[in-house]
Parts: sequence; C-alpha cells; structure tokens
Amino acid sequence: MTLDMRRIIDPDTYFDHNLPPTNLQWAHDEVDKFVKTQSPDQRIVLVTSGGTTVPLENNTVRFVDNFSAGTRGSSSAEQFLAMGYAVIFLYREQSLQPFNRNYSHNTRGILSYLERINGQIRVKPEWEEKMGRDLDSYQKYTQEGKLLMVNFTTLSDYLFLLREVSLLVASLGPRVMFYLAAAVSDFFIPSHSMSEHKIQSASGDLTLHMNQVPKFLRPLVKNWVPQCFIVSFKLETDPELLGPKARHALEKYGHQVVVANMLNTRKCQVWLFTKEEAQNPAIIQISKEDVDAGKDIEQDIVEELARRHQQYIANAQQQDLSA
Ligand code: PAZ
Repeated sequence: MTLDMRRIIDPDTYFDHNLPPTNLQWAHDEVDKFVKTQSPDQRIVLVTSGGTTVPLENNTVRFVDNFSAGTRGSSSAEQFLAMGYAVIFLYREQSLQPFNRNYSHNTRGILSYLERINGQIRVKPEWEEKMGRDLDSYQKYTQEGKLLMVNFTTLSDYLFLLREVSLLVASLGPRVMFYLAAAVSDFFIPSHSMSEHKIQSASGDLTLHMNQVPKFLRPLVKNWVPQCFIVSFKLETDPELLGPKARHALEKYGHQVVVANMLNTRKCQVWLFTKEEAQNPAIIQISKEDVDAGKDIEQDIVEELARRHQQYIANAQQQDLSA
C-alpha cells in the first residue's frame, strides 16, 4: 500500500464531493429537539467516540479501520452525565456505549450474565447490583433527555454528522464543550477516485492512493462553533512526537485544550496542553493497580475539564458584562 499525501482537499469542498450518511436528517431532528429541551444554563457536551472506517470501494466490501474501541468516549460520557452535563454521544456503530459498555466487547458475552431459575431468566446474583446500577443510570439519563446517541461508521458519516451537530449547537456558545475523542482517519479515498465494485485480486498486488483528510478542526474552531469550549485529542506511539504535535495543534487551530496520550499508556496517563501550559502540561495519571481495580482515568480527566469549562463560561460571562 502506498499513500499519496500530495493532494490536500479543502474542508469546505469536501461535503460537495461526498455522500451524506442516511441518518443525517434523523440526527438533525433529534439533536435539534434535544438541544431545545435543555434549560438555558444547561452545560452540554458533544463526545465523539470510536474509530472511523475508510471504504476502499463504493460498493464497500473492504475498508481501512483503526484500533479504537470507544472506551475513552463511553466512559467519559458517563462521567459527564454524573457531573450534570447533557451529552450528545457521537459514536462509531458497534463500539462501546455508555453503561452498556460493561457487558459488551470483552471476553464474556451477554448470556454469561444470565441464568434460568424455575423457568425464569434472571441476572446472576453476583452481577445484579452492578447491572442494576447501570440499567438505572442508562434509563434515567435517556428518559430525562440528558443522553442522545448518534451513530456513524465511515469517515464521511462522521464528518457530516460533526458539522451538522456543530451548526445546531453553535448559538449556545460557551456552555457547549466539544470532547473529540474519536480516532478519525487521517487518510481516505474520495468517492470519485474509488473503485465502484469489489477490487479484483486477479490483477495482482494492490496499490492504494489515499488523500489526506482535510483538517476539520480549523473550520470547526474558526467558523462552526467559535465560542464553544473545544477539547481535541492527540494520540502518538513515538514519545518524542507527542508534545510537539500537541503544541502544534494548539498553535494551528487556537482552541482550548489538547489531551495528549500514548497508545500503550492511555488508560493511566494523559497530558493536558493549553496555550498557557504549552511547555508544562498538566499530567493526569492513575496507577496500574487503580486500573486493574476498575478505576477509569476518564473520571479525573472529565472532572478537570469540567472545572476548566466552568472557568471558561465564567470568563465569557464576565466579558459580556464588561462589553
Ligand atoms: O477508544 P479508545 O479508548 O480505545 O482510545 C481512545 C483514543 C486513544 C482513540 C483517544 O484517547 C484519542 O487519542 N483520540 C484521538 C486520536 C487521534 O486522532 O490522534
């Protein structure tokens, strides 16, 4: 596989050349309704979660994917809800979902939590308390209209939905946080360059030309939601690159926070880069023992970001008063 990174596509023209997802109108209506039912001072967060697929054929048989399971996003969504946020959860279909995440995607299938007693199917006693708590939370937040889940699969689905949600929440300004934890592909094949049908193996080895995905953080920060509090994530595997890349993103896009993490330690350590702390980022870490005991680092990440978001809202209100 070779990557052709020379042709950089303009973010503004991307949407003219790619097809929107089938759930775009549904998502528009649901997000619009969701936002309108929140009280005027309700803090709202858009959490993006999971990886994007990049199709290799228009009639897709094969695609390029990545490792992200949606652990960060789904756990963070639970923490935001516990802290009083209304959460729009934009997630990769079949990746982990808040509260449900404890019963999927591991070595135990859902049936291993159940048993049949006198003909009745019930949760095994050792799981009753935890499952009961998760069920109560899930039902409470969805019924109270505090959790809305919107799904995507491909890179293109994700980008269309991100823009749609952004434009719907933009007018709410500083009280909206963007928590962009999804692992979004950096490369793709534009629809018009893609094979229409399944690529045939009879022609021998396969060489793919992939374009660079336009940098959507730029229009998001500058045009779509210029007043919102924006947190992006940066993942690397080479420790030498992590700090410079996080700083570069901050300088280039001018948003509020970059959460930097390394692939192998992402469950126990992250760095928060801001303009003021570009050379000396705050570190959030938990021990391996805490991770093994079931603690999620997202609890600490979300607590810290919510604190900074509150400060951001207060500063914006102060500026309004003195304007
Ligand atoms: O989904 P997960 O919990 O397995 O991984 C989370 C993560 C590493 C994808 C996230 O923390 C992250 O860094 N997202 C941005 C990746 C990037 O585009 O650099």
